[in-house]
Amino acid sequence: MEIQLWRELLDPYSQAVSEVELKLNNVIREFHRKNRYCPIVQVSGRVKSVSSILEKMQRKNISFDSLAEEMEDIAGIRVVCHFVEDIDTAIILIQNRSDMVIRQYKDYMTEHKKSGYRSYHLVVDYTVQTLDGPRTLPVEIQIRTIAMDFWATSEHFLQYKYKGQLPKHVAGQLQRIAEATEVLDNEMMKVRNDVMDAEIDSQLRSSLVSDILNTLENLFRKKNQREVIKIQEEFYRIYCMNDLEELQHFHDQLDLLSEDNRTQSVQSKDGEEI
Ligand code: 0O2
Repeated sequence: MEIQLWRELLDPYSQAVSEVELKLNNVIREFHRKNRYCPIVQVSGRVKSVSSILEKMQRKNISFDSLAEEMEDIAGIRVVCHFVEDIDTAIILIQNRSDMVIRQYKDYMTEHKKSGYRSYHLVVDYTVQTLDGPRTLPVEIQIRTIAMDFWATSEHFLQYKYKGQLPKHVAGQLQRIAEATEVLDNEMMKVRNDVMDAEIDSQLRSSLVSDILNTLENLFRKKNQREVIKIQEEFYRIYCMNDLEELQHFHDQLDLLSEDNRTQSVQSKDGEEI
């Protein structure tokens, strides 16, 4: 196939990857904005390389004409989660979307691949808008834990290094590491609730701090600056106490003060009571 034709073929896949990646990253942002525990740690995407497409076409006897129907992982998204249970939540999040229709579930967690590979794959139909009209394409979403991802990435490099012919001892090592990552994932599940609470606290703390600093900055412009410096010192004192309830209380008090200040400036501008 000519270079130009490859580009034409792969362009809509590349668009699908960018859009799905952006949308799933927005899901992460929304969780953070709402101070909720986010089941997804990281999202990344790639369009399958031409050499990998050619290799798979040869291995699975796929022709150019049937490429679009038969190769479902040209557009690929990787969703990495903290914990095994988060994978289920990530699947539900995708199931509930109207812009991604799941056409296939591949559970390599219950049934590992022979290599030791564990992951959950979804193939979704995703529609991109192109100059020639809408095109619905398959996008493979691989969902896995950090431990599973570490294993898969390392194994992928080793496959590359040994040109797909892993020496027996390396394959054996990888099997043992795969078993160890499963033990790690199971152990990690036992601390999931604590980690979830800590993540929510840490997000809340950082959003309170950023709100407080914004309010202080606004007050600094409008109010007696010496007074604001005093409030800022009080903020540092409370911040160092490392007590979320105190910080929340300070935040709410500061909000009231800022609201008062805003009302006063509106009053003095209009010269009348409101
Ligand atoms: P790349 O570089 O990601 O494009 P196949 O597994 O390809 O024979 P199938 O049924 O289409 O056939 O595969 P599936 O289930 O959709 O999975 C394909 C992708 O899953 C692979 O893409 C890998 O990304 C990942 N994968 C599957 N098995 C393994 C494995 O044993 N080790 C690792 N590291 N990854 C795996 P490609 O085509 O390999 O490569």
